[in-house]
Amino acid sequence: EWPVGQEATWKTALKANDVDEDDVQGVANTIVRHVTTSLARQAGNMDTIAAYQATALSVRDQLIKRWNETTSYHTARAPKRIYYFSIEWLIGRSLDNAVLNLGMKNTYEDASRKLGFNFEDLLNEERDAALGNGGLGRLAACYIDSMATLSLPGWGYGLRYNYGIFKQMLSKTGEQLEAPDPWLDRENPWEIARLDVAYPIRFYGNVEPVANSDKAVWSGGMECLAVAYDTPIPGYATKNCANIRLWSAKPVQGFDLNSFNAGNYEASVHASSEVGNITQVLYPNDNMYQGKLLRLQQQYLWCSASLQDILRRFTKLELPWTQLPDYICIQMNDTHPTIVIAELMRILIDEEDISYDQAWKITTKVFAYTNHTVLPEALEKWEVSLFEKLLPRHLQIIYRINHDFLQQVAKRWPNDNDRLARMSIIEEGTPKYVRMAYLAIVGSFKVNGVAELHSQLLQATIFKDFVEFKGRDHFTNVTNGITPRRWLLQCNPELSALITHSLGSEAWLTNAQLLKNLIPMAEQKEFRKAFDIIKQNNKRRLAEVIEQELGITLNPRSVFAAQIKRMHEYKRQTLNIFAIIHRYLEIKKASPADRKKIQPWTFIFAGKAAPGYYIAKLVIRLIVNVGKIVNNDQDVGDLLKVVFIPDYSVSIAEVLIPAADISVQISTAGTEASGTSNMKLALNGALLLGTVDGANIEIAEDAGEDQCFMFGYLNDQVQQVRYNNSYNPTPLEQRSPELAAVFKHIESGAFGDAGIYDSLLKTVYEHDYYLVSNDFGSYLAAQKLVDELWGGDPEEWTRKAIITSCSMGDFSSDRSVQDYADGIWGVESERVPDN
Ligand code: NTF
Repeated sequence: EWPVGQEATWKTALKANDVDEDDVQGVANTIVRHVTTSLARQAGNMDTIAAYQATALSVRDQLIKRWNETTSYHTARAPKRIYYFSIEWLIGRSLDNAVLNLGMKNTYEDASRKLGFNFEDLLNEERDAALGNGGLGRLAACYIDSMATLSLPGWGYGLRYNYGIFKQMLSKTGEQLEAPDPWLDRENPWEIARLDVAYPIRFYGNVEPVANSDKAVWSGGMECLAVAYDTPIPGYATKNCANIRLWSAKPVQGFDLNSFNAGNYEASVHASSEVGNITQVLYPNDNMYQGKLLRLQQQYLWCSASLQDILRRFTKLELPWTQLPDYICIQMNDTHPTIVIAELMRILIDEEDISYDQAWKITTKVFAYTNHTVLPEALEKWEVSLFEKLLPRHLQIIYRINHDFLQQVAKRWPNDNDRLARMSIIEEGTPKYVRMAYLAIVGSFKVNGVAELHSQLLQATIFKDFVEFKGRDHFTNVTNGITPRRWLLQCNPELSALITHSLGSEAWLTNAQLLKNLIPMAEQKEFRKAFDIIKQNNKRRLAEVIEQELGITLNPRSVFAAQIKRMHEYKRQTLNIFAIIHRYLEIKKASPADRKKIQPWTFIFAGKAAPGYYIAKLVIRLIVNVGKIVNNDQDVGDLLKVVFIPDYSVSIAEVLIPAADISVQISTAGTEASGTSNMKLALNGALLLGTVDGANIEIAEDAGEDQCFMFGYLNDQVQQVRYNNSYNPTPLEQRSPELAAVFKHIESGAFGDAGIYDSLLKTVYEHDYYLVSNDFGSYLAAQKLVDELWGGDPEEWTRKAIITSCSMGDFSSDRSVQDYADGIWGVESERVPDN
């Protein structure tokens, strides 16, 4: 056991570092030790930043201990492991979450108070780890939290971008400006650099076939290293600690001095800085594909390094390769990691001497693929020429995969050339493309969508041919979920305390289904009162932040309606802002007596637009400028406020979500795969104002339709309406006179120079692909129902809010991850024993 030295000395030393969970002085000791040693400061010279850093390092010590125990335990037991590959990890802050999951929040609060600091202030010193765009990246973060909490043997793999999602600022005229997010400028206390864990990665180069075999030799080109950085992720109420391993690109030692730039020192230094580029920055697109070479380099570096790491762990077991699928499963979060399929084939064939057919048998039992969108502009397809240049061997393998696959298709459907063309992994034409989703389906044993409607749509539309070929069982649904630790316990401590008190235990935090036992409490006046006071407190807390940061005074008695998500035409922030302008015009028209009958609303927007997405940026500009007019109009007063909160982030969401009364989820039916802010808002007691789309449908089913305000055209009507909009257009005036009036007002220059919004309005005047004009009337009608309930029966409102919140048990990411574990991964809980 003890490799060197004396066992007794080791044991005493290990014990000396232990801190009991409720040992306030012990925790204070570790904080001060980090100030004076790790941070090299004098004890007296400790500002809030230093206090945060030292506290974070002290928490990190706890995490690392658990991480080590988990790793040893899993190494000894050698269970099947799950690896979650995601190109985005939208973690946000870690300190509060970590102390809560460790069950040490009180201890840390007490220790920091005794050292002269307010723990809340320390929390606010932390920068968000924002290595993601939106739902997809935050989903990965929720899933790793659940994997740890369920004690599953699993790791996440991703990229350590030096720059996360850009910082959003607004110009004086309301335009989005983007600034870099150099989040690593300050030391990141949550990561552990593993400079010894590094793998070589090749790009470009040449391929030489090996005679009489499936093998080839890939050599030359550019080599670099992927270096590992680990972020431990503690589970809740378990010792288990998961890991996110992120890769950073580094030049390989002695880079190119011999081959490529012999005698040219400056050029070789330049080349090494090119390598560093690979993991510089996260691509800022959400639901939008952009075929950049650097992005493919990111994908390959990440996938190759992760796979080498996984295979190294497997080889230590000294088992035959045929048993690989019994020990590992790789879940691909969208198509971004699909190249890993070809990479496993390459390693097995070229480096491990396995035949092509045998390698394919193994490979297709390892991978599962989650699709996150049906939007055509988001589907990845790489130009063959670019692919061939960067990854020549992988292209050969993909051609072989496609060849074998199409032969099987041709055998089943002889002389069906249309089908072959439709299903080919290679899209023929000029230029040719590699269709990554098709490769992902062919190389996986399971494919899933992220909500019921979405999974049905996949099978009925974009993957229809593949359902016919692979069979229904190849496809399934796993509805998304969110972690109740961050999205209730952490962000809404008062509601959490009420729930724990009323249920008499904290068990709901690991079994969210228990929440439904509180539904009967909705009938009790006392409980409603307690629930309502908490909502009021959260609204006041948000109002204070908005007053401070934006100088806008909110009316906490108004309906707080939140639409907080990426800016995108399909999500229809347009529908919302046009309805706001309509409401504004109604208020202006009303007599002072009639105004008294109008219900007060506060519309809150937050979200980033991709830097190259002109229309989405124009919507931001319109929202900001409507806010400037409406918020300062004496006639309007308290009846209407419009707030655009800049630089939306996980930590801003944590303040916004508990304060919302209404959750605005109004995507065109059939476009939002799932949505996850709909779940977070409902869990915190916001009523759903939404279309029949994505997970809204399941939320409304579980909460009960009586609790929700649903409206708009249904998915199966959308095609027809869209067709009519394009081919049998009627004037906007006829489709929606109310919207026509709104457009007239915008065009009059009410919100900035006439003309600036023309290209935005044109998308609705012509084609109206997203059915904004068609759904406008029913959206106004749904808002009217909200008005009636808010003004007419506040008790009933709170009742519905309680029922909604307590019906969200199914949307815990613990349920989602357990579904994946049972239905796809075939992995089981491996809980580190308590002692
Ligand atoms: C997003 N997809 C979807 O647009 C959301 O509806 C969904 O909730 C999240 O994924 C998580 O599943 C993407 O970001 C992508 F990349 F697929 F476009």
